[in-house]
Amino acid sequence: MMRLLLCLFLFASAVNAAPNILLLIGDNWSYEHAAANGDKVVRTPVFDRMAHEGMRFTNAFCPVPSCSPTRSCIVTGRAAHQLEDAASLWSKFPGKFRVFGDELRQAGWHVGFSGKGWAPGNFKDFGRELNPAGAQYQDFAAFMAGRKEKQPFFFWFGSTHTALHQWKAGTGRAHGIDPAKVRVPKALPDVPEVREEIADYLAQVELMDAAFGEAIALLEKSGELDNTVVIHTSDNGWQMPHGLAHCYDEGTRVPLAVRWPGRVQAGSMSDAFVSLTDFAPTFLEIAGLKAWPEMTAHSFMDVLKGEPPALKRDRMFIERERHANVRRGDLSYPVRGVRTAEFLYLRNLRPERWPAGDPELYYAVGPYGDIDGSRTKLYMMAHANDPGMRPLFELSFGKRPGEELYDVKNDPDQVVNLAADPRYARVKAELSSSTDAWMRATGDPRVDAATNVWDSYPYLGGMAKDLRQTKK
Ligand SMILES: [Ca+2]
Repeated sequence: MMRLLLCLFLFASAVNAAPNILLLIGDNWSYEHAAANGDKVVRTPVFDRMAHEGMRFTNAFCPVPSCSPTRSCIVTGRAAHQLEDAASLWSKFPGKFRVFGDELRQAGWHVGFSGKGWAPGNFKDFGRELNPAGAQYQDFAAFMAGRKEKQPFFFWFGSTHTALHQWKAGTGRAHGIDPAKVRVPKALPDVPEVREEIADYLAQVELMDAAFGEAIALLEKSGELDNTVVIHTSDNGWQMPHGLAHCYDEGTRVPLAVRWPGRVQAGSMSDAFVSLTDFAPTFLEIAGLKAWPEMTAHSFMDVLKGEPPALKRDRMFIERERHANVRRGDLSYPVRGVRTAEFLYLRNLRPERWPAGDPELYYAVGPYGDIDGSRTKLYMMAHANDPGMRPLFELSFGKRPGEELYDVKNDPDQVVNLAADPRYARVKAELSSSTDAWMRATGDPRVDAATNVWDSYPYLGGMAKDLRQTKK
């Protein structure tokens, strides 16, 4: 009898000891821009610590290189193409889709976010009271003040430090970052203007790292750090041409480190392919809850625990629909593809459309609005016809063929399209059929090649202006 009571007591203790979860999520912060990931210039002691005391991932990707679509996948654990409007930027989040935060709350967890949660878009008028990321708080301290004693918590700390509107000219140098030492990806012109802007962005990465460090310090002070799973990552890549909204690594590959003492081996590294979509089933499993049948994602708890993976994690599917309102008729630019350790395959489903937006539609700072208004973009547009610039300009701003294939080992910046090279025909065929199989298995409406369903979902952000009418 005593033994039975002891067992029950131990079982109850284990239940009470459910760890907390802290998600540190940057905004438009690319994989390579962390010291632990090999960047020689930027200083990211907090990310490096999470990697050193936890597991660092080299193949973590966002499912869609666009803010709210990726965030829709994170909260639901489902492929973007299953989420109707929520697969596009600045759309509605249909209330019928379940989100993991609601289930945690129902299980007694304290759930909230600060900064950027699920955004940008509208959930309030479509069946949800709370942001899909949880209840909004001023900051982590305010959230913790509202927690009941011993209540497990999930907190989403959404930084916007690295978003383009924060990149101020000169902050890189002010932070001691030497523009001469930054790496310029091959898709961008290697000129002082671009180097200066990269340095300014890296300064923002350092500020984000420090802000996340304050949350870690708060947990340490309260004695909760070691009972908290810390996930340190970003929602998608940086806002340079060839980055955000485009399916190359600069837009899709993200930093990821997970610290969980006692479960995740300190200083470990994994090359398993993990999608941010996998967070939802993983968080449910951490909480002792089951993944839902509609989820297309899979928990990566096995990888975290260093167990043989239950799932072959050797590829990541990437997709996009409409990003900003930058094509006449508010048209999407649909892409489906797959990234493996060796190749990136992309299928542009409407190659007759402009991937970066119509040249005559003005959005935010000018045409080609699916490239955000960095100084680098403006430089490239102003020098589009300079010798040497045209090929780079075409890579980011020009139309693209129906298929793209990149050898990511020999061409990590993905600037040489091998899709038409007969030597790669077999590789391309395998990746193409893998993409088809994924689309069919997950009920992608794009399996019907004629569908244009995403062109009809309303865009809720600022509308593009027709340059021919405004003469702007
Ligand atoms: Ca983002």
